[in-house]
Amino acid sequence: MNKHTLLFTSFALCSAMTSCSVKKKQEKEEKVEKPNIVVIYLDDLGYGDLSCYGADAISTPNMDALANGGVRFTNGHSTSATCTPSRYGLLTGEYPWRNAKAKILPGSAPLLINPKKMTLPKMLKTAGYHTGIVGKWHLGLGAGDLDWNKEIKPGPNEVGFDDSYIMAATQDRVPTVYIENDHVDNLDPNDPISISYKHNFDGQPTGKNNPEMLKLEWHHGHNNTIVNGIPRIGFMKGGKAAHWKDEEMADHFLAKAKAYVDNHKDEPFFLYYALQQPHVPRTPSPRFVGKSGLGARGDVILEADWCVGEFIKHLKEKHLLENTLIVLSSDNGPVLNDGYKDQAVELNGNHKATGPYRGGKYSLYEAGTRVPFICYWKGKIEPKVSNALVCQVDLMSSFAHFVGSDIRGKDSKDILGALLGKSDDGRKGLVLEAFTRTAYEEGDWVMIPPHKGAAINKNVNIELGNSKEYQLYNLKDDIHQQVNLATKNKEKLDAMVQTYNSIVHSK
Ligand code: NG6
Ligand code: CA
Repeated sequence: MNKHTLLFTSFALCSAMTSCSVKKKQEKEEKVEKPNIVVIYLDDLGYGDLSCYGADAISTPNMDALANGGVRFTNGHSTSATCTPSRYGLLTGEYPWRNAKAKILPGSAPLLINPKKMTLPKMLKTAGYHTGIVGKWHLGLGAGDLDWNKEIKPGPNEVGFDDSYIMAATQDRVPTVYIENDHVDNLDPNDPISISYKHNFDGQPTGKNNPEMLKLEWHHGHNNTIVNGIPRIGFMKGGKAAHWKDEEMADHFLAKAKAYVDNHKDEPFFLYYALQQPHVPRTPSPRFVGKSGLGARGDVILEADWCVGEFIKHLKEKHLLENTLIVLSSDNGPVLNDGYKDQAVELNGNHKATGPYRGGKYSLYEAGTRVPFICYWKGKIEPKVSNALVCQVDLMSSFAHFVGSDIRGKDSKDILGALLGKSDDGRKGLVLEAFTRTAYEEGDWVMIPPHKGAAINKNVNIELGNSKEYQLYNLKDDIHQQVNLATKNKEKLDAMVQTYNSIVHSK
């Protein structure tokens, strides 16, 4: 190399380095404009399950810290009183009852979200975000007749997640394995997985036929294939090495959520961290067994609270907390006995998982969808309690506004001001959903049209909200929905029915 070349090379190197550091600086600046977004989503956590929402039988300091340092919504809703439709609404920005297939799905169901559809994570990708999901999916996988031993597609990766580490459906449904992107984690090819929701596989024990093998007894449903001594919904054979360990699930998802943060901390990221608690089967790590005094349901709430605390601590350690907007909520209201004899009812004492509200999971009454709803951004949000009506379906348009995207969800209102605590304006009204039945809420009023079906689900002991008559309640004077004003206040009823019809029948 002569002197000339050397000079040139070092000049080129130097200018490359300068442009490199300029680029780095630009990226840094860009990052400041694009804070990370994390949605922490619990499963069946009730309005009254957190101490910051009034629970006194248990204490949830980590979720309370987010509530007390951010906006704690008192009128925050999921889009449905059950999981699949709720998650559909959250991720698509569309009311789930618009899609007739958005019902609680079996573990073998095909993907519910059309891969062509705009979604919350897809929208964030267009704005330069890396997107990830860790935890419960329950929105179907594959295109029908899925072979679990091959590529599991389409799934979360086809509807907007760059990275996914999920359980397919629920902890009480097969397959009881984790899925990383499009393959079963830790699958032994010599022990292939078969799944059926129709028939058992030859010689496989079931909860129904082999009670002697159970460490947790079933109460209703949940009497098919036994995995880890727990009878599940659905039949499964094989995949033994890949079976999850129920008591380690919380730690496992937490580790994956932290790893996602570590892998993407240098770019704007969106993480959907969907915890499995306190859904059944409730299987706390031994560290939490007996800690709540309320039995397994209370114990897994404490475990979930710990997970949230550890996750926040991790963001802090990585110097990301000031640059991350966090929303914490639940997919539907609470249930005590959801199919296993885990003493959730017997040990509940005076704890009111529903808070002051009527109903619970599966119900059109208020406790079906009114859930904890917290928005936290360290140093950016002035702590407050907000009574604005907000719904998870609104996250899509609100986050779009947040990241400067023009994309909006069909039923998703931009409530960014309320989320950031800058405004008290939420949405005007909200269509509530439970088992494809709908109702309408606006201001202090709730109108439930006549619906067929039982008034109460006796298995879970929850009133569903069904009646042959119209129901109209004023929550301000009657928080527990005891006094039906439909006849007395015909004018209000008619107005509510008219608005409801205009939304429900709009295309
Ligand atoms: C119900 C299950 C219930 C729970 C629920 C889904 C029975 C009798 N009950 O069908 O235990 O799994 O589905 O919950 O099988 S959700 O939170 O995912 O919507
Ligand atoms: Ca749920």
